[in-house]
Amino acid sequence: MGLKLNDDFLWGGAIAAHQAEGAWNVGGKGVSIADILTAGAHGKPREITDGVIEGLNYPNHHGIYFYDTYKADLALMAEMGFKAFRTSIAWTRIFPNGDDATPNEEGLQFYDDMFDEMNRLGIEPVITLNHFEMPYHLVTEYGGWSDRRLIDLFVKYAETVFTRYKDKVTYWMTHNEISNQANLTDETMGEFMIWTNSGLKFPEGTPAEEKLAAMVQAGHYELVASAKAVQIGHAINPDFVIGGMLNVAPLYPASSKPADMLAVQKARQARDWFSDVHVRGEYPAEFEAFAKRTGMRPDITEEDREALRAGTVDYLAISYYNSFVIKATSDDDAEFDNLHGYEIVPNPEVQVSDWGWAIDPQGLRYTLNELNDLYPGLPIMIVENGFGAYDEVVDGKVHDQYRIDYLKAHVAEVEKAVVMDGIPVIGYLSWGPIDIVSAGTGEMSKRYGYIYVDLDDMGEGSGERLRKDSFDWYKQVIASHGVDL
Ligand code: P53
Repeated sequence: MGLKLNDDFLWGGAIAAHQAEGAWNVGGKGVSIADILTAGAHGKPREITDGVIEGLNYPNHHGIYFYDTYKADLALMAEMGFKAFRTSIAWTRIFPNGDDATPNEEGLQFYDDMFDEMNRLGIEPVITLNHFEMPYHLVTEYGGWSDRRLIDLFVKYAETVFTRYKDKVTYWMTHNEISNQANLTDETMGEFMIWTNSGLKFPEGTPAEEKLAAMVQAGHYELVASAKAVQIGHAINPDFVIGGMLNVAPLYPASSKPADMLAVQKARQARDWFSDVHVRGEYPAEFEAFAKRTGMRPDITEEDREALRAGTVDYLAISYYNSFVIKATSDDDAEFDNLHGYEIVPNPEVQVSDWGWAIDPQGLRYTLNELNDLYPGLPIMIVENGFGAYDEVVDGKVHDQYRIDYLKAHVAEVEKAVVMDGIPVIGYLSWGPIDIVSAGTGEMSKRYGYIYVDLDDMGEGSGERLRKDSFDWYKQVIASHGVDL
């Protein structure tokens, strides 16, 4: 038995345009930074190619053909009782190059139709402006978010879609998982994260300090762009609810050694400045001190600071998948900063998915409490959570009890956070309610869906949709307001 949530709780699911739509060069769409990512696998990073190279496998080119199938797919979401559905607008459908003088009408019309369809079905659209899919042209011509001009180009895009959809969409978020790039030195995922957040790719052998400085600068421009978009959005429609979006993961100390605990705190601070700026409109003291001490003082103007203060977010959108354990690698805490002094180690207390992601439902309740401690009373929407797993179809059925187990345990913790801890969580959108292309690996076989899609890692298959066992489970959870887990 779960704890009952209010009628207005936003139950639903979330995807991103580049992982689902396909039609990468249809309807006037330009090439995005996702369109030049090849397929990888667990432990094998996706390759970032110089443009589209013939003969390579680019899974985002086809996605799950959602561009053509969204009506039938949304009907299945409605069948589960979805109250909300999150997707992104593909920036390159609106401004194919990012710096075009006028928007692409065919792209605007596509989302008009999609949002109409959601509203017709009684499903609240929750829309991400920038989900790892900026125009590739902005990378080749501007150097991605290392260029201050990206602020105005993003704001123009935001203003265009805010204006166009002001009567169709209420819930927005700016940059997906903006703080992922803080992990830019991670061996397998670091390159992916700074690419997808900022469109930055470093030549081999670039010193970590140099990468970090570039990330800090790009992150600042993204935060200013977000803050300006928030202000403009509110001017266009005061009812807009506009959020910042972060991946959150609890960090646990490897032991009760004080150095481990301090290392946890430093590792947190290396990421938390993004949410502090989103929510409070100011850089935290330790970021300022870090930038000064390391000489990484980025280009931050007084006008930027003013924009940050004036453009704080209405809510936090979060993704939650896993937790990590931090171990100090030095006893000299003077060495603890974004690049030094600690490492991530396995957690012997939890199990992991086939992709090595720690399964930690209690960590979700912990994280929600931690966020509410940091930003008391700020509404939180869980806009991603889920279990990437291999599925097997037997006689047209997928018995995905492992996925139900994962989701059930996580939803139960969300309900405790709301009912027992009083945290203002306003929605739970599970990731990939229909199977889509994995962002991290490009695989189709890393599946999150309640709905199975018959496509493999090479993009082969009928594309047929099947309801998995988890489909009925989620339907019953929503219908019972979370009681019938
Ligand atoms: P996949 C890690 C790695 C890549 C993307 O991930 C990530 C994360 C989690 O922080 O972020 C989100 O598909 C992202 C989605 C993505 C989802 O996690 O690699 O916002 O686009 O699909 C799940 O299993």
